[in-house]
Amino acid sequence: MISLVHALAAVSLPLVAGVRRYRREGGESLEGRIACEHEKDCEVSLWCNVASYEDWCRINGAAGNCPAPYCRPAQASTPLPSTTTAPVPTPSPSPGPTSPPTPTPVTPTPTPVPGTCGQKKEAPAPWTQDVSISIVNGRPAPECAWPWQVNLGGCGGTLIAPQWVLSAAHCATGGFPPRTAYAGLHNRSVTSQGQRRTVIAWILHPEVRNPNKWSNDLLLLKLDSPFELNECVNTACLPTVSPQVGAKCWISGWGNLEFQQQPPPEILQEVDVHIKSNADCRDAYASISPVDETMICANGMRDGAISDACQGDSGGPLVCEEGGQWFVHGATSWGRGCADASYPGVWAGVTQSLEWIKQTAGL
Ligand code: 4AZ
Repeated sequence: MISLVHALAAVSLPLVAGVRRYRREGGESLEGRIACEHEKDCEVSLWCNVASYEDWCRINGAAGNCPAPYCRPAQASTPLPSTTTAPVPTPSPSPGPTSPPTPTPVTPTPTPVPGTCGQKKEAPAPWTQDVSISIVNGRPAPECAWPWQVNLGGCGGTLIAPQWVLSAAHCATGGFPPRTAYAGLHNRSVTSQGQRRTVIAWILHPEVRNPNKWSNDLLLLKLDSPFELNECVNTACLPTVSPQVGAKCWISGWGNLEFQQQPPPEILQEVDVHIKSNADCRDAYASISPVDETMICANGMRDGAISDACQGDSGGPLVCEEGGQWFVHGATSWGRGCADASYPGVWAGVTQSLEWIKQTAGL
């Protein structure tokens, strides 16, 4: 998949209607024809064995669109179909082998399609007064609320592809690289509820700890086999742009409820945080550790108290919703203490390292 996409010099364009579009560099426009074939890699596409997608992908290509994960740009030598004016269809949620997907026009509204990134069961509930204090100053998440949340035992991670987890580099460099990844957990001790995979590769960001101690604190984990995606296990989308200062985003994890307070919670916790400017964050940490452009700072405020990630949340997701889809913008990284009003939490930024992530995971 990596080499194929790169051989074609395909450019991944922003998600439209829940599908990723590909355009060939310097060649045809989006409306032009693309050699687009059915994705046969079952690690990438849940629809790898559904024959009805073969024609459908060719028709999409003719319309200038090659929607992953169902289709992929084909080898340049693949003959293009003769059709020139086919409409761009939206994938059907559950195609059957005998009934090809019905072509419908693309609309700007993302369509929830099982197996596509960034879809979750329901929006986070509004806050009420009677919630317990957790993550720091958050609350227990409903079951299946954050389907990309991965438990690495002492660290968190974000599922970005069925076989790839994004986490923090310091989760692997501290002496105990994670060996097992669970998805679909609510109570971290009830592992029978989730899916378990073995980590087969730990890939540190090539610029980890450069130029500063906590720069590029990112890790990619390859799993022995893909997770099965369902309502409680799904990938988060990769963003194309960084979140705006002030944007409301969400964090989740099984980390401490207070700095250095053990034991950590059994149930996954959630809280909303707001993105801080890097300039403000740099000032806050001026006497402690440099904050640079590879990092994103954030914290929240609820009932007059600060919300933040804490020890054990490391590597876990900072996600922001955009147009009905959730995008992972950070991996929980560091901070002074937890929920200290003077020191926001710091996440390793995703947008800054998008090319490394996509190339490494073959996305
Ligand atoms: C940690 O030690 C850690 N308040 C993670 C996040 C924060 C602090 C510490 C942010 O893993």
